[in-house]
Amino acid sequence: MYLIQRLSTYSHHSTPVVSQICNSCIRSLSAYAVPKENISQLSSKVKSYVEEKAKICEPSDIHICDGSDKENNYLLGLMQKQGIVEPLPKYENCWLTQTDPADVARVESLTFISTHNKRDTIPTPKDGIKGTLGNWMSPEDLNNALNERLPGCMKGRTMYVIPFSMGPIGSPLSKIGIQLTDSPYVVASMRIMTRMGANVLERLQNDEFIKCLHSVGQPLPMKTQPINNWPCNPSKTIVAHIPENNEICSFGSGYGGNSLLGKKCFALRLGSILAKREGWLAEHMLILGITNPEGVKKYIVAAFPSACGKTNLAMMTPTLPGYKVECVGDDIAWMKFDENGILRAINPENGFFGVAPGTSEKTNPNAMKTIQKNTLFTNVAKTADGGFYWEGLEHHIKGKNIGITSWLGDSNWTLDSDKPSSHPNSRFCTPAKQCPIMDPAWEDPKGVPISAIVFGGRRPKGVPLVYESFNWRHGVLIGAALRSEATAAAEHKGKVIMHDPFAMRPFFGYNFGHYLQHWLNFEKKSNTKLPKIFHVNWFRKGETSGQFLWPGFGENSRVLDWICKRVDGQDVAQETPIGFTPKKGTINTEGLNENIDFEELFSVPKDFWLEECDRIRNYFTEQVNNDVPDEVWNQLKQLQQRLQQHK
Ligand code: OXD
Ligand code: MN
Repeated sequence: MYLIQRLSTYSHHSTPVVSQICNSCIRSLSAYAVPKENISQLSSKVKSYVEEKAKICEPSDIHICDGSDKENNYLLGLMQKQGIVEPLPKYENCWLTQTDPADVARVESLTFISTHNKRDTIPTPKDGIKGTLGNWMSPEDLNNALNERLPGCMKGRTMYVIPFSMGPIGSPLSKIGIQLTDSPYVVASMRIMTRMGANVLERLQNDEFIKCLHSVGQPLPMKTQPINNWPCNPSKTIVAHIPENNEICSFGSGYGGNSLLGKKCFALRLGSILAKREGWLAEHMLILGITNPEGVKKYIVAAFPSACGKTNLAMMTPTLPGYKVECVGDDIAWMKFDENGILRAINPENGFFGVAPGTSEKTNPNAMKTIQKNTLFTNVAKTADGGFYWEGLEHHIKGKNIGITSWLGDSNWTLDSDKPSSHPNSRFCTPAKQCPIMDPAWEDPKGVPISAIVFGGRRPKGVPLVYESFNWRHGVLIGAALRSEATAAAEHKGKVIMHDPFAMRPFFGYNFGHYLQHWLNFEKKSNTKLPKIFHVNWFRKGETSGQFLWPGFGENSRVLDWICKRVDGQDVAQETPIGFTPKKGTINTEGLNENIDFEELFSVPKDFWLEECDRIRNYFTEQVNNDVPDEVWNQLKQLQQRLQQHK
């Protein structure tokens, strides 16, 4: 009842309607029909969530998204009119958005998990050390923070109700969420990244769902004109997770993982909590299928920190003759052991939200084919002939006289300009089904059977191209000890190797020590066929040459092939203190046109690895402290002993 009164108070419609669209909007935009639904048609649980939040946020309208093409066209038209998107006419149904340059990435420092017991959420670091494994906020503080922000935050705006499924609708591994947002850009993006619309509501019936509230945090009228027509509120941004209520509240940012709440917030942070509660795994992993020339197919999941080429690997074109790689997902895997003890994985997402710079015909031809239609681009440059442009596509413009406008609006941008054309975190948001190598089983509700789990990092020194753990527990240590080279923050010089355990550091939903125990526990369960665990490193450089020792990209299929042979139990491995590495001559080099120094590529330098053990021990002691499971300490001790005994 309250809702209807509110609507009539704030709406510019003469009669209270539970819909976005007024007649004048329709006339000026398209022949989109006003949705007939009314919130009274929602299940009582969804209705009370919508009513509760509408009462607080005070939107002027409510639009229940049906996910249709018509609705999408309407929203794109509306955003075009408002100057939020512009078409890229070189392609079919592709759109470009430039955000406020203050809202361009995930905001880790403003991302919180709120629980009564702090230790449920984060380990207690050693005295005097700042924790880097997540941010906790007390329920009282979060309440205050939200009370300061949410009341009236959607005034003058429409609240869109997005019913969405993470995972194929109806899969036993999938979960449903309802996102309320005041951003039409978020609606259009969620439509690509998730299964969204009326069929999800039908499926939901009166079941529970994950509650996701999002506001750009700029009620209308705004005091000043938003930059690039992109409303946001960076000084008040907060991305909060409340596991007890299965709830996410995000305020102030319209960008990426801060606002497309199905992705990092739901599928990883809350997902990892649900997975612990229910006995499965929600991981920051790609999923791919590889088929050998004999037609034998295996599925592999792989966790890499950012800047290691995860999307490229997920869509790889193998150079190994007769092999085929197919993509199930490029970012997140939800995995559960089935009744036969097989680990099965689904990709909870429906699209790719990929980093644009560096994506090209050379690095990822399949991604380039995927993004030719129905794609939203954000913070990339545009060409005068209506196309996209970013770093890595120089060959598109070299020798041609095509004007480029940078993401910051410099219409005279050239290759000689001192600033990049596109923001380094600029993105394409594109439907997965358009990728030419999507796996035929990518939407199989049962999930695909996983044979191997791979961890990887960007390690210029000491870490071989591939090695295999001795067993599951040792594999858990490898995941926990994951480190990768990252470009340091601007105030540092050079590159630093950062700890990023399980490539999940920004995404743990609960105490990392408890997460490790959750992984270890699978070994104790009867009837689980545990996949083998591996570590790969495409980025090792020669000690004297300083050059990459391995060509990477499609050649990485040779490493996947060796992994598959190990899964089959083939005798192609030799024992080293850090795990099994390939026996000489067991990496298939057929058609490889480069001289590879395999000796150096697979060497395990003792001093390097002893130092690595020290670093890992320090990291665990400082960051995870009393929450490191005994078995993980044990594994680290054993690794060190093996190294010490090694000549
Ligand atoms: C991503 C990330 O955007 O991991 O996928 O940051
Ligand atoms: Mn990611």
